[in-house]
Amino acid sequence: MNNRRTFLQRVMALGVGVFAGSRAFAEQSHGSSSGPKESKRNGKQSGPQKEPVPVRTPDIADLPFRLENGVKEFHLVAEPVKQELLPGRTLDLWGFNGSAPGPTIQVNQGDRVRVIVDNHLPEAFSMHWHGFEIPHAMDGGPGVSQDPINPGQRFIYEFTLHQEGTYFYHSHMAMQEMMGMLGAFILHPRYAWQPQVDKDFVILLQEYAALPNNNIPNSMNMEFNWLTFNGKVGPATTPLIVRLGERVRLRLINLGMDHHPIHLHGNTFAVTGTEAGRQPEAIWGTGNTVLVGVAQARDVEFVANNPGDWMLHCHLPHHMMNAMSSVVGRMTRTAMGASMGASGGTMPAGAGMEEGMGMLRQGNAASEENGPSLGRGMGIGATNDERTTNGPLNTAKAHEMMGEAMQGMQHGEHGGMQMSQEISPDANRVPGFPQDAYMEGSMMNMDEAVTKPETYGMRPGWSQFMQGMMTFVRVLPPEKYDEVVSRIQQQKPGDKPKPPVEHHHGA
Ligand SMILES: [Cu+2]
Repeated sequence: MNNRRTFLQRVMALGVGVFAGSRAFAEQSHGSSSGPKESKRNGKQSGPQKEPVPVRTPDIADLPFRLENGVKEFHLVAEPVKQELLPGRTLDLWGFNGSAPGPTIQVNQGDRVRVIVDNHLPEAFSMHWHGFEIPHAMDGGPGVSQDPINPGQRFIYEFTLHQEGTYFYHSHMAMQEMMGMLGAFILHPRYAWQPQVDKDFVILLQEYAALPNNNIPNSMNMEFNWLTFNGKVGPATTPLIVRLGERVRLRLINLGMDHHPIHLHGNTFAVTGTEAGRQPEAIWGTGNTVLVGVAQARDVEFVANNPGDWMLHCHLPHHMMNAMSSVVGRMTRTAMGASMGASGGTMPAGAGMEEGMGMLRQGNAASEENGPSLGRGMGIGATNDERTTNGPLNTAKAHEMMGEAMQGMQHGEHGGMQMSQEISPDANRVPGFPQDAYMEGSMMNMDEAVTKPETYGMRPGWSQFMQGMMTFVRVLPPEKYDEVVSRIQQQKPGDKPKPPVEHHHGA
């Protein structure tokens, strides 16, 4: 069932020209029998009265609807879900219809919409439609506009939507939001905004704090170590595929505890919309980084006239990492100092649980000895020479570990799992080392583990530096674009599919 769901999600969310839900969204209002077509325009042509293209939410499905006497009827089920962030890391979250974030809803301005909401959670919740100007009774404010929906119960929301823009739905119980209960709700204008875009993508930003070996995020913890785009972390995020010259819209939606400055390489965009819809062109600001605050949405648009696989990512350094946390221990830095004694280290850390909890047996936390590791996971359970799964203890050990790790990994045609980073022989003498050297997260080439049609033709080793809120906008020349799109349509994997790689877990 999981496979089928995954397949359907991929087809619906990613397949070019296969948009059951999206096609239907246009049918009623515009009487189109063929639905939106794959546009070949280059973005400069701007015929009036054109249908908007459907949005795509990479890695997330569209929610289909059925037409009931002119009302578009959707069905959302709030439920526990297993969300795979990247191969080997799946979290137990709460979401809708099998995923967190939940499926994307697309309707037209002016539509009458009914959403049947079932609660399959073990506790009450209430659904809020963020920014909708609808009757108070439909607002989903628990205790204010309605009683919460109790476990096993159903609430039917119905409203007419006169707005247009990038909206979202979410549980109005705060901690449930942090368990993943969010989804995009796109209100298409009757006619496409000008200039019309050829590609329109949705990216939802979420964050979780999950201890190693624990799949349940701690929603009380504000130190988030899993930062997601559409429920995936780099390098498992699916790249956005664009043909050179197309006009592109990205709709960024944030509901979490942090604000995210989302940065696009190689292109300059205009900020054309907020969580309240389209903005007047006179106030479009240009930029390459847009701050998406909590509970906000930002639409940005650009003409993709610069070919390349361009990174798109949150620019907060800690949001470009996986499994990064100071409270979970076993980090690269954890036992580094202590084990570096022989090689001239000056940062003895790596103490026991008591010290990690701030109960030092000697000295103080801000002392010269302990200071550098303060807030960096002071050795929960670490011992001087114990190997850890995500960090070397010294340079010699690091090389030894890498050697072992590489033995267990496959060497593909393009370099398999090898590292492309090196460290200098006297690295330990440099205060502050290591920072980005060696597997702060995984920092390993896992191209093959995350290969998919959308990654076809990427530079070998691309996955090494992709973590957290990172993906690509791939601006492809026509020939390459056609090849990738054809692979997406055929669901062909990327470079030479291989069996899953065995993960090395250290000793
Ligand atoms: Cu961020």
